[in-house]
Amino acid sequence: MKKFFAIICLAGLLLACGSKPTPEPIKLANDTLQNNQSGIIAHEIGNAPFFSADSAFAMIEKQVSFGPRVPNTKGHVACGDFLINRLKKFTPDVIVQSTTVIAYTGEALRIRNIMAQFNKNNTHRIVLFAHWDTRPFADRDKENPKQPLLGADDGASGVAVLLEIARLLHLNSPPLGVDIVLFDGEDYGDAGGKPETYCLGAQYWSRNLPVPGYYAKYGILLDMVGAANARFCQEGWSLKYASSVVEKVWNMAHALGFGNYFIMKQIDPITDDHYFVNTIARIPTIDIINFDPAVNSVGFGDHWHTLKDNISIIDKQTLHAVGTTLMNVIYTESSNF
Ligand code: AHN
Ligand code: ZN
Repeated sequence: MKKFFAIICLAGLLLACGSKPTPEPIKLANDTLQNNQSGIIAHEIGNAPFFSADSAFAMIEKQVSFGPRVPNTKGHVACGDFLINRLKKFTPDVIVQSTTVIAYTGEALRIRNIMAQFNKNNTHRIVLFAHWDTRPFADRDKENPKQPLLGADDGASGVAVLLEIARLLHLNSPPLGVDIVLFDGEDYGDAGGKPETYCLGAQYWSRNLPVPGYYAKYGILLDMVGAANARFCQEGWSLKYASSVVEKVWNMAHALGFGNYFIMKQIDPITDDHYFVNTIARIPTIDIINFDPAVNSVGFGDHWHTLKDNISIIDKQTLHAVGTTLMNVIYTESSNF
């Protein structure tokens, strides 16, 4: 006993003298993500599996590695194949809806909407949307308005958040049915023209639901959810068709300490995929979209539809805020609302 005590004292003395340098704390790859800007440990408030912004970021990098994902190009087909295979890792219930739509230019676009179902037999469901195609030209870019853009934010960010959620839904069965739908043909629209020239995949899906009698209690669309200092305001169509969902999501984000991203401010309607889901499929759906009229003359970030929409504008903190909010919304739903 005495001997043991002596050893303990000796060990204590050695430590106190600092004969060995104290080891540096291990730095986790995502340790900067443990705290949001309010200093609240976000993921400990809710009870959801931890959303990895590192994984989501890697999924943006992967999509961007295919180059622009413009319908009828090789990069588009290759990225679509990747997304289908990735989702098939997490659920056997992946439905690919292939069709041809006519763009405002008269071009016939071969597109694929990709749907992944989790707990497919549960009648209580929610659905999450993003678009995976990218705009064929950077028409807001002063130098190169005809070149295609990489769409790290406009396209890839929403998809990446949903791919990370798919991974987590597979690891930890959610309390209700969840569907993930990746729309194609969203951004091949006429900038000065009719809004219906956009969202061709969402329009087709809403008119031709790939699951007979499909219904979800509500939907959430993610569009441009990756840029640094993104500002998600409460958008007009979301408020008109699904105000209680806006309230639920923004309140959750604020409770988690993400009030600097989810702004309690109402903005005019934006015709995006959710407009067609609301009016054609009649699933009450909101849009989480980086738009604030206060930031510049267009309201979208300065990188919007320019060649600046590449990986350098993506911030993991934004992905963390959006992903963590969605995970907590999903895992706090009851199984029989
Ligand atoms: C319009 O510009 C009509 N709607 C915005 C939809 C959009 C474009 N989302 C991403 N890119
Ligand atoms: Zn766009």
